Amino acid sequence: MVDTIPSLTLFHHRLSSSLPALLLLTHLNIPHTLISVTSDPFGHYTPLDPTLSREDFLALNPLGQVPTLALDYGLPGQAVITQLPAVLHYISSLRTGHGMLGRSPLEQAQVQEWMSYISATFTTTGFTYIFRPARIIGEAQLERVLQSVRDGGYEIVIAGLNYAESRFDDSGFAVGGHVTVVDFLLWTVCGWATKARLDIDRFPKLGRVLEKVDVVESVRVVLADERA
Ligand SMILES: N[C@@H](CCC(=O)N[C@@H](CS)C(=O)NCC(=O)O)C(=O)O
Repeated sequence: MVDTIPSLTLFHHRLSSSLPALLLLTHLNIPHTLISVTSDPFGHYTPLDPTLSREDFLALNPLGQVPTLALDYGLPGQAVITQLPAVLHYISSLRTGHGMLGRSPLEQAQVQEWMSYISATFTTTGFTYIFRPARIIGEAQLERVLQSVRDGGYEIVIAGLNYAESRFDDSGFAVGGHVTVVDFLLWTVCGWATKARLDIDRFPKLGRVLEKVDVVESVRVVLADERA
């Protein structure tokens, strides 16, 4: 645990990759400021805060992606963390005794294993192909190959969901029989799957993640807001 927690500012887009970070901040009761971003038709994010421009956001994170977590935003010594696994790791490290990164060396390795798999499969490729195909092939080519790219995304996602389903035991949790960051990640993934019109009932064990995360009291407010 760090001695003093810096002020944390999370740039967030609803139901996006920043959602697990918001869930974790809420779950661990870590004070933070939320800056929501809005998307243009090309998927470029701009902060909703009228005092901030897209250029301000790009100055923090030249990739223009969420999650973007600023530490001591606007203060001397400001730092920025990007990439979901790094953001989750940092937030988890701010509090001790919760086991969110795993309780044993094996669990910690399993959490890292899940984070790498989810990042490579769902975030960087599968759902990007489905929701933001222009990021992959450019506007000019988009119409011609749109459906085939989406089909490829669905293939990756369905194979990934089948794999995740096969890794679950009956506890309803991904690692160690208790809630870890992996459950927050998979809750978010299930939300994306539903948005992509995939029937989550086809993955009954994975579907239990939804129930398990829903009953974590501290995340109820966040979930109610995301669903509104
Ligand atoms: N590798 C990044 C991927 C994050 C990502 O793809 N975020 C999406 C939202 S789900 C995004 O910011 N898209 C906007 C863009 O790529 O311009 C991570 O792990 O944080």
